[in-house]
Amino acid sequence: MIIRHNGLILAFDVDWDTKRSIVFLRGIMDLIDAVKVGWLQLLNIGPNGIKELTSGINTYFLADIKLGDIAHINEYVIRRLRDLGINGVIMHAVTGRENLNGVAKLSRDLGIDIFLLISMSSGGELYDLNLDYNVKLGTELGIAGFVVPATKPNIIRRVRSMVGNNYQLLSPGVGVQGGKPGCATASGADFEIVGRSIINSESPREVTLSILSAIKDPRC
Ligand code: O7E
Repeated sequence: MIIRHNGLILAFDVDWDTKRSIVFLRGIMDLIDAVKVGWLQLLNIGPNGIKELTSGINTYFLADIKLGDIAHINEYVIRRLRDLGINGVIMHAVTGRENLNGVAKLSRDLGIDIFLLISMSSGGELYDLNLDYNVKLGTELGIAGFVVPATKPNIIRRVRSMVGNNYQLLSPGVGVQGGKPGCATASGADFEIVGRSIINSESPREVTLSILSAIKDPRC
C-alpha cells in the first residue's frame, strides 16, 4: 500500500533523461507520496532508466501502463516491473477475472500492489456501465485498490461506499482535466494524482504546495 502523508501522487509524464528527472523529483519529493511513471519513461529512458530512477529516489513508484493482456503476459510484465523497483501497477479491470486471477495472487507473493482501473477521467462509458461488477471483481481478487476519476466525484463516493476503508482509491483528473484540487479526496479518494499542472509549471514546488493546501482544506 502507499503510505499517505500528503495525499498527493505525481503523474510524472515526462520524456526527460534520468538526470533531469531525478533533479526535478528531488525538488518536490517531500511533498508527494508516490511517483507514477509509465509509457513516457518506457519509451524514452527505457527499463534501465526506470531502474535508475527507482534506485535514485526513495519513494513509492507506481507503474501506469494500464496493463490488460492475457494472464501469462500480465504475469511476465508484473515480474519485470518488480525487478525494476516498481511498487505498484495499474491494470485494466476490463480484461476480466480469468486474466486477473493469477496476477493478483502473484502480486501478493511478490509484494507489488495492483490498482484496478474501473472508471476513466474522460470517456470510459463502458466502464461506468459496469462499475459495480468491476468493484466487486477487484475486492474478490484481493487487489490493493482502485483508480477512480476526480472528474466524476459521484463515482468516487459510490466506490468508497462499496469498499469501505480496506482499499486505496487513487484519483487522476485533477487540474488540467477539470477536477478541482482537494475535491477528489473530499469525496473519498485517498490520493489525488496530478501531472501537467505541476510538471509544466514555472514553479512546481509552489503549485504542489497550493494543491496540498487544497487537499487539507477543500472548497468544493
Ligand atoms: O491530466 P494530468 O496531466 O494531471 O495527468 C493525469 C494522469 O492520470 C495521466 O498520467 C493519465 O495517464 C492518468 N489517468 C487519467 O488521466 N485518467 C484516467 O482515467 C486514468 C489515469 C490513470 O490510470 O492514472 C493512474 C492512476
